[in-house]
Amino acid sequence: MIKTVEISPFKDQKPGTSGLRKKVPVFQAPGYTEAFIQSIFDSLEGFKGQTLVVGGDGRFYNREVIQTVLRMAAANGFGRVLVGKGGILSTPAASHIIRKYGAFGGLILSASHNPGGPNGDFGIKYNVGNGGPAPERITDAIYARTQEIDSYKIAMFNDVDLDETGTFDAGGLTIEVIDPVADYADLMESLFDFDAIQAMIASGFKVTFDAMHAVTGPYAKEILVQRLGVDPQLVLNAEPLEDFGGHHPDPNLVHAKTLHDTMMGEDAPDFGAASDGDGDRNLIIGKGIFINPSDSLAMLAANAHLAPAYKTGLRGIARSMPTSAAADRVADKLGVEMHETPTGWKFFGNLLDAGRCTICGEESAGTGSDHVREKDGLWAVLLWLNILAARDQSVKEVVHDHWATYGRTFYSRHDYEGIETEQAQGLMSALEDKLGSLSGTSLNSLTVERADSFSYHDPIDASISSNQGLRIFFEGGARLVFRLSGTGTSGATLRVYMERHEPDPALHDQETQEALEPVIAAAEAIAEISKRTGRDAPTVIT
Ligand code: VG1
Ligand code: CO
Repeated sequence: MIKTVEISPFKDQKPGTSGLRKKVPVFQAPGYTEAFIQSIFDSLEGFKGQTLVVGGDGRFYNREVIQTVLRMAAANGFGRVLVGKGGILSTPAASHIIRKYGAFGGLILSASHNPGGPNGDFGIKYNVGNGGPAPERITDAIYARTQEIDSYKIAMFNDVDLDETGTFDAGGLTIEVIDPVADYADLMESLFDFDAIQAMIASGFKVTFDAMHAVTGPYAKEILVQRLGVDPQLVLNAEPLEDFGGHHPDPNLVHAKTLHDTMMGEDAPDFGAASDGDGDRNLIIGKGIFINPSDSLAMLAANAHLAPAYKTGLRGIARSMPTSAAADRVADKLGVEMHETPTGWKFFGNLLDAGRCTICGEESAGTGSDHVREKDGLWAVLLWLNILAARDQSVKEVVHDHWATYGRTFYSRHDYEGIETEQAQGLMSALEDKLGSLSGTSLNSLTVERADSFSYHDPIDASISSNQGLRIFFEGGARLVFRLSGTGTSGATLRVYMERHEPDPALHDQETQEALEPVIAAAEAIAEISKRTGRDAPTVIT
């Protein structure tokens, strides 16, 4: 039986950088979740009888929304739904499942690195048939639909048991509950030299991985422990919890501080890593050395040919605009294309589909390749391990060698979280007004070369995305970027990105914040951050 339920539109359902993210109680309001899901379905064409993939990061409210998706998919005419056992699919695994089984698309239920629980965050994102996040053309259509939707369709059947794999029929819909790990683990094994990694680990190379009580625990157990021989004691927080144990599943130096401290300690393992709520981010720390994500992208790109899947080389590299130019130097040396896109993985899809790049990355700890259409935390971990095994070197040696070859790009991001929306917008618009008159002005030791608001012209579909961040370039190559986060659920978050290239190896061991001191001072002078936000320091420094 199919019911049509009348509703009024919810005006705040505008997808952000990565889907719609709101507090759990907002999604729990009667009709709210249904209105958004129906708006997604209403914006798509040709899915009758087709396959939909659904899974999430296991956070609070995941199971309820999965049941709702199943009922609405049946009512709207999908033929089959593939759902991860327990309602679980990491974001990269969902992307792989969509591709592998030729699904029409997928719904990923996650608020990624945002905290979970009854008062935490929840999120819904739609991915298209290539396995990647819906492009702006579709997210814009979804938003437009949310503004006028007046009803949703739902089939009336009992909850489906998600805890056993198997196939069911409900309301004319075939529901397959699948193992969330197996296909993904096989994919990883097909890309990397598992024998070499296993041999390195068997010879005493110690790997630790912090799953942060998020989705990657089961994946790490299967891949790292079962298939590669990592000591299970060193796979930490591997039980997914609905509230991530009360922590933020955000693998940065604040929320993964314990791992960082371990890796800086005397008896540190050789390699440490962590992933986020939905498994698409990675944090990489070698014994005694943290690798910033922009550098990690450059180092992975420079060495990818050492892994079987990439042995014929890269077709190109892509990075989000705020990511440092370290990868550009690698592309230059390899003689391959380099692309600069707005923040958010959805902008890489066209380039990957067109074969214009093989590896992509973002400064926010996201790296991935053309094996799926999402960033992929464990993939980055495994590529690092494959490279270390092939080079038979420590992380520190690989890093220092990279800096000696390309120079070091000092890089940092300062986040001012939870500031008032008006203050944040005021700061950005005042800065935008100033951009035209900045070039030639000097701030202490730095002189502005040019400044602009970043617009992306997609080379594949010719679409244009404007207002993607304010950029200030200094003579000598230093750069400052300002943008507002599109993933938060309360107030605004200002992100300030700073970088400076240092060719001189004698100066590569400086502390990052010290090395960036002139750029940090310029950010304050140009944008009046403390005056406008009332904050004298960032909430998070990466
Ligand atoms: C942040 C990151 C961005 C990333 C996005 C989703 O967006 O900066 O690089 O793609 O999160 O990542 P924003 O708009 O808050 O800066 V995840 O792991 O939340 O899916
Ligand atoms: Co994520």
